[in-house]
Amino acid sequence: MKNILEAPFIKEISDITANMYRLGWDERNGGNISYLLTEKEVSEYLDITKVIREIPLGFQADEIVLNKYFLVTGTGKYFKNVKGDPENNLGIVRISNKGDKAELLWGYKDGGKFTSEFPAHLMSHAARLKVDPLNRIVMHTHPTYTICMGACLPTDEKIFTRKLWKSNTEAVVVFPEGIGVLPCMICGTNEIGEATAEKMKTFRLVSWTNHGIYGVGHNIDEAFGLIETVEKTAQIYMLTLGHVVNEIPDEVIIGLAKLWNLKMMPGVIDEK
Ligand code: 2HA
Ligand code: ZN
Repeated sequence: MKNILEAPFIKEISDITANMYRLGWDERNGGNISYLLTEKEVSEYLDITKVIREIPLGFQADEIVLNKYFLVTGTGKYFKNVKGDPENNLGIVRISNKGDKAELLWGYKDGGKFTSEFPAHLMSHAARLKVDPLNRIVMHTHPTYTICMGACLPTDEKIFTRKLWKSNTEAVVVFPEGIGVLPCMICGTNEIGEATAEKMKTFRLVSWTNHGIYGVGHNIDEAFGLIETVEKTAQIYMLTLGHVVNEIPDEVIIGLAKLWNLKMMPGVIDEK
C-alpha cells in the first residue's frame, strides 16, 4: 500500500487550500472543498474494507453518489493548516449504500468530521454528475470582491452575470452560462444545499449573497479557475464602480461568444 500523504489528490488539495488562504479568501475556518475520488485511486493508498467510524449525514444522499468516495475538508478546520497536517484537517469518506451515512476511511484524526457545508457539496455533486459525469470538484470559498459585488447588486443572476461580462472580456468566455445567485440564507443547512444544487443544474458557479461562492469542475484547476475569474472580474467591477467610462460593448461580448462558439446565458445581452 502506498503512502497516502504522497497521493496526488492530497498534494493538490493541500496546495490549493494554502493558495486560497494566501489570496485572503479563506479566513479562519472559511471555505471547504470536496473531491470525488475513484475506488481505484483510493485503493492504492487505503484498505477500503476498514471503516474507522460511521458519521450520520443528516440528509438522504442522492442515488448517484451512493458508494462513492470523497476527500473533504473538515468542519472547523482552517485552510491555512491543511498542508502542514492533512490527516487532521481532511478526511476520506465513502457514502453508505443506503445514503444516510459517511464511512470514514482516513483522516479527521482528532475525532472531527466533514465540513458543515457537506449537504451543499454532496447535493451539488449529485446535480453536476447528472449533467456532467466527469465533474469531480465542488469548491466553496469567501473571495472578498465577489462578496462586495453581491452586496452592491440586486440578487438577480442576469444582472450579476451582465455586470461581470461587461467588466472583463474573459468573463463571458470562461462562464458563458452565467452565474447562479442565491439570496442571503442560513448556511450549513440542507435548505441552502438544496437551493445550491438546484442552481447547479444550469450553472457551474453559484454566488451566496453576503457569504461567498461555489464553483465546480472536472479538476481543481477548473473549479479554482472559474472562481478566480469571477473574483478578478468582481475586483475590476468594485474598483471602477461609479467611475466607468469604457464598459465592454454588447457587440464585443457577442463577438467573443461567436469566436469561441459559446452558448451564452439568454436574456443577459440583447442579441437583437
Ligand atoms: O466552513 O465556509 O460556509 C466554513 C464555511 C461555511
Ligand atoms: Zn462559507
